[in-house]
Formats: sequence, C-alpha cells, structure tokens
Amino acid sequence: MNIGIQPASLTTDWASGRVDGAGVVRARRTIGDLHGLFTDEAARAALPQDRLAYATECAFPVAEGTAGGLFWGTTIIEPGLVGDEYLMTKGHFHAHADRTEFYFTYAGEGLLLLMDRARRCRAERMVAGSTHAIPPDTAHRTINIGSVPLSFGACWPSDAGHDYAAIARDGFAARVRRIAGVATVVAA
Ligand code: PAN
Ligand code: ZN
Repeated sequence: MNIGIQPASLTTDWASGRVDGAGVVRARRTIGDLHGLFTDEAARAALPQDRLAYATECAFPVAEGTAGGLFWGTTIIEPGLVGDEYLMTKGHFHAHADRTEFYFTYAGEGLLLLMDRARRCRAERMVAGSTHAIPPDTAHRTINIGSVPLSFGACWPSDAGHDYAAIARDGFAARVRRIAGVATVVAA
C-alpha cells in the first residue's frame, strides 16, 4: 500500500531565518510599541512611530498553554539606534517561570541579555550559528548591535507564556550602549 509522502507544512530558510507555511503568525513591533524601553525616551519619541523595530514569524502547532508542545519562530530586529542604545526586543520572563528556550542566530550580529530573578545580568554574543540555552527563571532580551538585520530563531514550550510586566516595570539591570562606537554592556 502506498502511504504517500507530503511536503513539510512548515519551512525555515536557514540563510534569512524566514519561516513560512500555513498558520504562520506574523507580528510587528514598531518604534511606537517600544515606549519606555530606552533611557532616552525623547529620542524614541522623535523617531517615526510607525517605523519597524522588529518582526516575528511564528508557528504554533498546538494551542497556547498546551503542555508538551513546542513553538517555533524567527525574530528579525532592524539595525539602528535610539539615543546611544541599539534597537532591541522588549524582553520577558516566561509566565510559567521554569520554562526554558533555545535561541539560534541565522544572520547579523547581536547580544542576548539574560537576567536572573536576583537581577544578575550577563550577555552572550550572537553571530550566525551561535546557539543559546535560556535557563529557567531568566529574563531574555536580544539587541541588534550590527549594521544589518539580526535574525534569530527560537524554540520554546507551548505552555511557557510571556510575562512582560516585570520588565516593563523594572527593566533589566543592564543596558547595551554604543560607547566610542563599540557595543558595551553597562549597569542600568
Ligand atoms: C521569542 C520572543 C521574540 C520577541 O520568540 O518572543 O524574540 O521578543 P519579545 O517577546 O520580548 O518582544 C521568545 O523569547 N519567545 O518565548
Ligand atoms: Zn521567551
């Protein structure tokens, strides 16, 4: 009996990181969405509010909150500065705080900023091929420190959820600033 062979319902372009397929959800975060994220709020407010900061393309093969499933997605952060800080993601803890995640870089140059519950921060360099295991109870934010888009993939549990509130309220204890032309991690 011929069971048949189907093409995969989901594709990932390993050069660009672009994810495609039925059910892929695309989202955009603009400069206007990043209110309060940067030290220099006046510099952020002076930029076009509809300018793209980062985009996501994600596959959710099971419903959000399902135990045992996995989600798959790509984030592409535009290059650019707001004051002396680089464009970056909002950053979050997982709502289900012990849930972990893998990040892996397709293209560009970035930093992955990690912060534990004691607000201790560290940063890992993101370059094509770099692969990052995000531990439990660890907030994560990505920063594009290069001059081209930073594209990275993520794979995380479908019951992780996102807690943006703690970061929106308290921020990270470290920031990445462009100092004398060099991306530098400093205490916030
Ligand atoms: C990623 C992030 C994505 C965008 O898929 O959600 O990079 O960053 P923010 O969610 O902080 O805006 C992930 O970490 N998922 O858990
Ligand atoms: Zn996450």
